[in-house]
Amino acid sequence: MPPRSPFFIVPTQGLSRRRFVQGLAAGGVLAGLSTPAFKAFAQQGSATRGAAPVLKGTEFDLVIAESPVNFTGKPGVATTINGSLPAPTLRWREGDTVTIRVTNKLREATSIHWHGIILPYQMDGVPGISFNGIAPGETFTYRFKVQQSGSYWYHSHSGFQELTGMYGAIIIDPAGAETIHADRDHVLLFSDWTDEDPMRVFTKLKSQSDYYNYNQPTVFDFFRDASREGTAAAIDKRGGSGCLDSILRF
Ligand SMILES: [Cu+2]
Repeated sequence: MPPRSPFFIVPTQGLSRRRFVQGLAAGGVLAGLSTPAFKAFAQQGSATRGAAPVLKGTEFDLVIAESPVNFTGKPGVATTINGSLPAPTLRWREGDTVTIRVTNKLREATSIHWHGIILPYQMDGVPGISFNGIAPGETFTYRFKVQQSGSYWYHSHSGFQELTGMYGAIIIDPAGAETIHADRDHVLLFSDWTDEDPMRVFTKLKSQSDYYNYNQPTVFDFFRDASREGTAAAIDKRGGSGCLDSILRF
């Protein structure tokens, strides 16, 4: 348990802040570069270390597997799609029918939830609604018409696979002309990585929801806020949001 005094900065689980930032800068891992999965997506998109590959079109093959990663100096195992963390960015076009074949190379069931996407419930990807998930060794084919445009994301809806890396962006171009003109657009996907066992993370958050709230004010912040806004407001500010909460979606 981290200390509960109002004045402290929680150490990042034995990780110096610098090390933590280094880990993030190294993020965007392409693991298992010689696997058939890598070859499959190398043909379809541009695979660059440090950025998720972009897959475009109407037919997609996604292979879910475990890949070794090392973000922090400590080797770990991530759940990756086509050997990539984050998962490949999928680029669709409004009005197209997309076919996505998802192959499970894990030792447990998996699933993909297409977050915020309007589709028939059979394609929603949440186990227990229309299917029991994709069993190890199985391929499930998702097929649906894209009825919207914008920026979305997709992620595993099984176990702790999302927390260990199984998430990616979806960008849907509008059916007509692009309404916003830009020279380039960039996809920013924010996430974080923990070397901790996701089950332990979940258990800790269940017992104390602000366990990972590193963003506590320091004693200097507190006195600065107290002199500007009053002591009550400064104390109130301590209730920030924990970064891991944002990727723990159930
Ligand atoms: Cu979702």
